[in-house]
Amino acid sequence: MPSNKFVISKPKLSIIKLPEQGMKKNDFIDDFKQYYVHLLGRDEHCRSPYYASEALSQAIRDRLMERWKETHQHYKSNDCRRLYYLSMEFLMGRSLSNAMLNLGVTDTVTQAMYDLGIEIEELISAEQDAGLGNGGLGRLAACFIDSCATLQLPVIGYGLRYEYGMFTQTIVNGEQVEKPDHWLRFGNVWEIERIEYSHCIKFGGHTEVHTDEEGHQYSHWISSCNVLAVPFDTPIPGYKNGTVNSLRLWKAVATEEFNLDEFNAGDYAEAVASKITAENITMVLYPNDANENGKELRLRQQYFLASASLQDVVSHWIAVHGKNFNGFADKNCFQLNDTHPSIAIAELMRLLMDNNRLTWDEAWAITKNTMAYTNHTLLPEALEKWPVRLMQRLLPRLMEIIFEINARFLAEVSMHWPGDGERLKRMSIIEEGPDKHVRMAYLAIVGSFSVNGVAQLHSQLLQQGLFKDFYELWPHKFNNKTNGVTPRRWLAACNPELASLITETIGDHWITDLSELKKLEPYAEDAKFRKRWRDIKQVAKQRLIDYKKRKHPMALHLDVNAIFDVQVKRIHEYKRQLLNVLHVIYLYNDIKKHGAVHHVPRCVLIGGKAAPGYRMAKKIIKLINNVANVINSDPDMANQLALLFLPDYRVSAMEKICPGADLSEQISTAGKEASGTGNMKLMMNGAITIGTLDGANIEIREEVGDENFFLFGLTEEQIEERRGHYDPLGIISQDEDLQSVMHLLESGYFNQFEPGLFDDVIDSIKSPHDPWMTIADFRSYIDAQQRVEDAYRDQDHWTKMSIINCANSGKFSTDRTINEYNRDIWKLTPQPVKHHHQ
Ligand code: 26W
Repeated sequence: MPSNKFVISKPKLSIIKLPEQGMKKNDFIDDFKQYYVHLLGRDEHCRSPYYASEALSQAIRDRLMERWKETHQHYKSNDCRRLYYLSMEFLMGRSLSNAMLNLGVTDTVTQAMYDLGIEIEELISAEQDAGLGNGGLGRLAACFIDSCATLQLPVIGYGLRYEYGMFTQTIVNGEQVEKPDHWLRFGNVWEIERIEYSHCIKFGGHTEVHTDEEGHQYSHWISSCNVLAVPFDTPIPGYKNGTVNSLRLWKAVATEEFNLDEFNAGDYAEAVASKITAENITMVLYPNDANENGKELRLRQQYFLASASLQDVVSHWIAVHGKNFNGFADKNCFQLNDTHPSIAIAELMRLLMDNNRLTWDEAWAITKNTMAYTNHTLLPEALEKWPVRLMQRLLPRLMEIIFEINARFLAEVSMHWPGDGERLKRMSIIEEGPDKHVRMAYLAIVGSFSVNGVAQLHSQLLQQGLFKDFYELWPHKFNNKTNGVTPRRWLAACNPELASLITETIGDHWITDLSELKKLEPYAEDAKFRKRWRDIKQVAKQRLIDYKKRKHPMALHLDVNAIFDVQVKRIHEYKRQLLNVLHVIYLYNDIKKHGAVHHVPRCVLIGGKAAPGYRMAKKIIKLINNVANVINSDPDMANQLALLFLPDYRVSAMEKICPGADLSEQISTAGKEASGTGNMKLMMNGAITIGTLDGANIEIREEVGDENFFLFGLTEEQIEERRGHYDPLGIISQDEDLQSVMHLLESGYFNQFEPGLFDDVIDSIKSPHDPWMTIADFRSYIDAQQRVEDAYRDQDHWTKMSIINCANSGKFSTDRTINEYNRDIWKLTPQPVKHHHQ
């Protein structure tokens, strides 16, 4: 392995100084040709957009390199306080168009490619999504690091370099079929391997206590199996500011030492097999969102991320400051993206005590002053609990440390509430019982100085519900940070026509200060402006149709004049795609019975992946497709109603969908969606929300005003009050429309050749124990959808609402979110870096 110590003799260093890269059209043309011919070995006979995309990406990457190096040098020489964002997921999507936008070269490069006879969009679309995440949590991490670079904050993202990202979803006979996503198969121009910064990660073995010369005791973790963590860095450019931060993803590689014993013993096959065990760690992203599955490999992944990242930071500290850890907590801060990396709390204790001889108290003071934890869900099934037995076997030293953390914590609790045994049991990090478990959320709270939720309601529910006991003990730790999305990707890059109109109208400061959009509001009263706004939406809708037509057999049922009614997100019962389907069936039935007179033409678009093991979610996909088949092939529905399931929903799909959306479906059971972020992307692009009082919907409605939001459904309080005496059958018997809908479903109208197929779906919503209370909100939802249609009939009125929604989306920029994280938690000083081109 090359070490990071080899030095090129000083005088020759000057050879490495390169001339500044040109930013003119011809500079891009020249570099593009160079890479296309010399690096990739292609010529004019090769017409695959893939290699052209590759060549252009190389040319763009070159321009990031100098800025990247300078940013890195600047942070190093200033020795500034830094934040490390630890996340099992970074859902980055594509990089090329984002890099061009942030470098400020989009127009120049578009022109350069045009001169070569190449449509830039073709090159952009040829790039694979980096799908290293499931949904909201992973995409939030990606939006966050974009904003950190734009705000010039010294932040590094730490994650895992999965060989296989989120599966590709195909639909066969209406059902989801998963295909592995081997996204790295053709290489990845955006990453740089830095093998010289590898770290060794231990698994298994046991611990021994040693006593040093001064009589101090310390633990030794021995006979472990070791795996090498090799970093791959991706540049994260800020918006036109010369800053380029890093996303560092770890790859698991077998160590040479690892195989040596078995190899020497002649167990060749075992040696090779154990190499595979080691390299399995970063093989695949777990495709579960909101469902903890307790697999050993997942725990290995979590520890691998935590240990590699912490060793990286600690070894850098030692290189600069030696083994004196005074001031470590002043210079370093870790944000834990949910509990997934929260084993980092015990790991930092281990590194400080066992490797660097700090006392428990010294190590604990540092740990609890450097760790901050973000919670992303209230769903009990998503709360991580690891069996103590598994942890003892896989991470013996860490389990000892967690027991010690818990013992000291419980002593503190009993000082606070003497004699309250029930409370001790409730709050213990270890859940007692025949099978003891570690409650990772509690470990995260105990080991952190900050605990935050991701929208006002969510943070409030954490304090009053899930984490009530902890809030009573440490109210000062708890805070809210309402989510956001990056306006660079989610408006400037994905909707260039709307972005131009906005810039022409109010200037371009909105790109880095989204509150500027407020200046659009008066233009809602300007008929000419409205016309342009509407035309842009129509063009985006047409583009979405054309895009879908390429692959989707039913796309011909789409019509630009219909309401584009969009629900795209993971498929989950709490998100209530079923409620959406009930409304579609209601419309179908109503149009069948009374003709289309009461209704406005509507295209309902639903997209999202189901966790492969989540049977009910998969059944919901099948139901959507079956209902779509019936509706789209019924001539009575022509130009009135269409339903489409959009396969393989992912970041790059959303970039095409959100500019063309009229209506944004945010219809989760109140109290269940922590925040939502798709709601923000759609709003920013001028869609109007139909939604419950859940997650960030509440704040969206606050920003746009009641009259620009279609509200329906029970509140979180009403939902909780209703539990125990919820009576869906009673509700059905009182509502004729709902009866008709249920009748169609139950009579097998949508599964004529597949009898009984949807019985479990039907039973779930008819059950008095349905946790999502879908039926309870049916009437109120149908009424709200009628208000949607009435509003859409008046196109001028609708356009006003659309403009007002966009104009008031400023709060939902991750720039605002990150500024709040920084003000309240991270306390970093922005680091402007000078670069000639900016
Ligand atoms: C251990 C299995 C597992 C995997 C993922 C449990 C939980 C998760 C995540 C918490 C799921 C997730 O992505 N949550 C979403 O986070 C978004 C960003 O904060 C929020 O906007 C969504 O409301 C929330 O569901």
